[in-house]
Amino acid sequence: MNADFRVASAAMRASAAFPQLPFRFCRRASATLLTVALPSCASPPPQAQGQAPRSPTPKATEGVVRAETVARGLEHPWALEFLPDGRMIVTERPGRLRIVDRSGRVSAPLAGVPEVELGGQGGLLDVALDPSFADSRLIYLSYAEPGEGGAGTAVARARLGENRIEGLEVIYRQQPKVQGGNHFGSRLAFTRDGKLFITQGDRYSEREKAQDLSTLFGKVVRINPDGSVPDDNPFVGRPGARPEIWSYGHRNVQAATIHPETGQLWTVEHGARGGDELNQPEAGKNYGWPVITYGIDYSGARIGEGTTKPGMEQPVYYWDPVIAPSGMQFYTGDKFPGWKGSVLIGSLHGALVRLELQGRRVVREERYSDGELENRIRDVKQGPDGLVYVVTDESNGRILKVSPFER
Ligand SMILES: [Ca+2]
Repeated sequence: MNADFRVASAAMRASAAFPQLPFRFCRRASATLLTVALPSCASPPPQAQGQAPRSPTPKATEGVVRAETVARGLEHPWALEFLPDGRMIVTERPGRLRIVDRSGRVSAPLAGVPEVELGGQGGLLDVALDPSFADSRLIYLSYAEPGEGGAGTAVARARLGENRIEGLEVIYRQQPKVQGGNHFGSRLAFTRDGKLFITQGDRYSEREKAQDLSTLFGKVVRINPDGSVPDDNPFVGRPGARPEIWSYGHRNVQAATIHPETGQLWTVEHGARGGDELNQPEAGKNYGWPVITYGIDYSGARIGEGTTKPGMEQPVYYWDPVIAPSGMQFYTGDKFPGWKGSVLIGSLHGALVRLELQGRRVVREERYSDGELENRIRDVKQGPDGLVYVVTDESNGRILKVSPFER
């Protein structure tokens, strides 16, 4: 047995015996017992003053989940939602919307989907159901919309019919449109009181404007389902600021969900090289990009001024190296009893990531890459059966059902 293995074993025993203890104990225990750093502890290491906790980059945990294919033949599926009847509605990035029934049969594309700008990261992106879907049949789509100047993130709503969507109306546009195929975001999340959050990106070329409140680049926005602006948005009435803005200083946000207990918005955004962030965006706050970030440019160049600055928010947690996050949801089911309250995140680097939280503090991270989970995970949803469903972002993309591993 080599030293590393003994360290890991001791730490795993400690962590199994005291699963609720934060990393500080884990770290101290390893230092006391073994006087070496602990490479495999899955809880966050302590951080420097004022800095956010960094992911310990755990290796994949095996033997916890198993993944099975429930549908295949989807071209770059981007988002998945469960309909009240148990079927799934799925977007494909090239611009198709399909229904997948409970046996995994994939429908023909639904008619009536808006034209999308396909290229780079652009195309048909998220889908969300109206809170009143059972009566209204309203769905919301986010997508890269072509137009004068290039393309921009847009959101439309329509009624879901039998083989088509009907009465499409565009309720939101990120303006102005610009050239390029990067950083469209986007995810849609309805609050308990029926407001719609739209997460976006900085469109890459416009990153400095993530700090500019007169533009919609690099912003999370909050609107009413008809596209109007809620009176209580933080910048309503401020001269020179767009009233749709909820929070700003974001790079590219492709994961967003509402906390099931607090009702607050949580997001995960893509950083540059290093610097993916878990955030809990609050009204009117500045999340720093590109002034503060834990990432550096792909060229190796520094970005901005550092990692902290007064008046700018720290992430709840960050990843360096990155996980390339897309899709997230808090787990509330009964099938994985140890997961209740955890947030599940898709990783385009080939994993389902689970963060265990105490309040808004991450106390443990696990990653699962068993079987097909080693592919690009683009979206994550808890099913009505309490199991977890993900889509793989590939030319022959799949829907995977994730169940507890049974020996
Ligand atoms: Ca930030």
